[in-house]
Formats: sequence, structure tokens, C-alpha cells
Amino acid sequence: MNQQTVYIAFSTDIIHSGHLSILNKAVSLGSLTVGVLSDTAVASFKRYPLLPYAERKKLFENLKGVDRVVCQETMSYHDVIEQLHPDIVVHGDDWKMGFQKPLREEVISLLSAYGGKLVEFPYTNDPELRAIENRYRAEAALPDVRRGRLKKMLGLKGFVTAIEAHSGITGLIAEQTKVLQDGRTYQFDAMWISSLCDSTAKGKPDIELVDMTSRFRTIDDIMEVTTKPIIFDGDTGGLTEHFVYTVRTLERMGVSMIIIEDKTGLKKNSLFGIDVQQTQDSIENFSAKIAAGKKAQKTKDFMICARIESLILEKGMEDALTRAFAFVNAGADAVMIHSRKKDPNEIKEFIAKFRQQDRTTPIVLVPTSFNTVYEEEWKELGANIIIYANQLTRTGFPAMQNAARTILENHRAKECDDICMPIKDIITLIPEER
Ligand code: SPV
Ligand code: MG
Repeated sequence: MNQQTVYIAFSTDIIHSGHLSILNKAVSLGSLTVGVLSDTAVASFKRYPLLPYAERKKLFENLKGVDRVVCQETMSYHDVIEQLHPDIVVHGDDWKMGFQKPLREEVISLLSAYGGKLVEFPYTNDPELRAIENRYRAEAALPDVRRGRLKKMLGLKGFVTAIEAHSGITGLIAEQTKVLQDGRTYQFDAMWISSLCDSTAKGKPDIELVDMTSRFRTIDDIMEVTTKPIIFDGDTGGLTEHFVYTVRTLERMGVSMIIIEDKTGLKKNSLFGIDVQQTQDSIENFSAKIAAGKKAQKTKDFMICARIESLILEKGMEDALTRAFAFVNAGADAVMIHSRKKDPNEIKEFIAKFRQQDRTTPIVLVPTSFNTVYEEEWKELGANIIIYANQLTRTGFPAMQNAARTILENHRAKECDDICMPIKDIITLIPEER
């Protein structure tokens, strides 16, 4: 008998009765191929997978009724459908709504081109399953698990993005915002706790005035409601004698990376450049600080990144490169090169020259001024971490100023309503059950 060919895709790393039930229904329709989503697809879609692709593949290969298992590289079914031409694609009916809807529409259109069929079964929204996902979230937020995730992601994807968070709510925005585009899901991989934004939220200038205890409090607020890895802006790192304690505390909290800049004395924000007095530390002192931090840390996961301010302080490319190599030699796990020029060329030149001698040390960029280059190009050039360092702060506060002004101008709040988020949307932003 000529059996129908059936295709179903899974992103899960925990197989529960709901999966088995949909799998059995799929088996009853014909010869079943299971598509297991690649690690990158899972990480971009929901979270870093607990089990790597190879393990998840084995799980499905050993299930009764599964004829073969293939890799589905992206959220989009485009490539697998083009390749396999299944008679039937099976999916839960949950994707009729929400952000997976365009994926469903694409599948319907691909199938209709050759007479294939989409079969949807009711999605089981079992409280037990939600409990499993909640348990995962709780585990992912544990310091030991969270800390190592940045290194893992760098190993997996080679390229990660981070966005600024300075409070619980901005942390949730960084954690939850997703965009589906061309069959792929985009979300930020990590969070950046910027000294500029943390200071600004507290109404203080970015001059290392907000003390470490207070900065740790911000981290704690964010960690309490999120699971993504954290990159901490450690300013100059302070005195070496203090820095070693900072490293230990951050590591214990579950922070993944601290970035410290090679400046000394009264630190000012880099985007002021040489418009203000700023002093660069000597290579010897800063190298000793990095080495002391590396010696102080207890785990292999924690990373110390050396931020080079030579271009900001107009000391030239040679100085920037000499420092970068010296700091890597001193033990830095990554280097960050900064610039306040709109033109990205000096950053591109740095990457090219650094990569001629060092192909592996991650390069971190904060493209606030040089913001015209797309992430894909940075990746191709050899950069590894892109930090969007202050955009939530720079959009959020003007919106609040505008609201305050609107109320003052109108002597009532009605006119302000149009620019306000409905209260019920705040509830969806802040999940009650965590
Ligand atoms: C920050 O976000 O605090 C930074 C990046 O250090 S920058 O403001 O560009 O110096
Ligand atoms: Mg800073």
C-alpha cells in the first residue's frame, strides 16, 4: 500500500504525554518524519535548549512509529517542505494565533503548491506542562546555570546580541521581546547593565558615583524576573583591591561577564570623548587588574572583558591594538573596542587588524554612534557581541517627559490617554506566575 508521508516538527527537549499524543495521531496518518529544530532555531524561538540537538534527535529516533528524524534548521518550514514534499504536515492548533501565525500561513501556501495538507490537532494547554516550563525557568535563573549561558551561546552561535536593562521592567522587555521575520525568530540573547543607564535611572551622572552595592541591587531586580545572561558594565573596575571582590560577587550572583575600561581617576562617559578630561590607565596597571580579577574568580564560566578607550581618547589605532593584545595576554576573555565616530571605519579597521593575529578572542562592540552597520556584517567582519547600550533609556524617558508636559498643558489627563499603554497591557507585560 502506498502510505502517505507525514511531517511534524518539535522544538522540545522534554517529551511529555501531550507530545506523545500528537505524535501517535501523526503516526496514524502515514509514514512519519520528525523534524527536530536546530539548537540555534530553538534558542532564537524560545530559550537555550536544555539538551543539545544531537540528544534531542536521539530521543525522537527512539520513539515508536517514527520512521526518520531530520534537522529543521529554522523556524520556517520552507526548506524541509521543499525538500521532503510531505503529503501531510501535522501541528497543534495553537499557532493559528499569536506570533507563529505567519509560519502557519507559509506552510499552507507551500503545501497548496503541490496538493499537500495541513492537519491540526487541538493544543493541550495542560497545567502540568506549564509547571514543567516554569520549573525550567526557575532552573535557568539559577546563578550556576545563568552564568555559563553566555559562553555556551558564544560557542553555539559565535555571535550574540544584548540590550540594555536598568530595572525589572526593562529586564522583562529585554527578556520577552520577539520578532518573527522571514520565518525566523529574533530576540536578544543577553542583557547589558549599562553604567550610563543605571546612573540615569537613579538621576545621577555616569561618573562611578552610583556605588557597587546599588549597582548589585539593580542586577538583583533584573535577575529576579528574567533568565537571560547578564553582561555588567563595570566602569574602570575601581581599585584592583576592590575589583577582586566585585568579580567574586558578580560571579556568585550569576552574572556572565564584566566589562572594564582602561581608564583611571574620575571616569566620564566615553561618548563625551576628549570634550572632557579623562585619563587612560597604563597598560601595566590595567593588565595587573585583569590578571587579579581572573585569579579571583572561582568558576570557568565567568568572563572578564577588557574595554579599550584609545580611539575614544584619540590615541590612535596602534595604541588600541597594542593594548588589546596586552590585555588578552594578561588574561582578558574578550576585548571591547569603542568609538564615538559615526563612521564605522576605525572599528572595522581594528577588527581586521586584531583578527590578523587573534582569531578566537571574542570582540565586543557598542554601536551607539557607528550605528549604520547591520548585525550580519559585524558578524562577517569577526565581531562576536553587539550591545545596544542605551536605547530603552533614550526612548523611555522622553516618552515620560512628553506625558508630564501633556498633562501640564491640558490641566487634565485625558489628552495623555492616547499615548498611554492600556493598563491591561501592563498585565501581559508582567507575568504573574513565574
Ligand atoms: C554604558 O552604556 O554605560 C557604556 C557604553 O559604558 S557608552 O555609554 O557608550 O560609553
Ligand atoms: Mg558605562
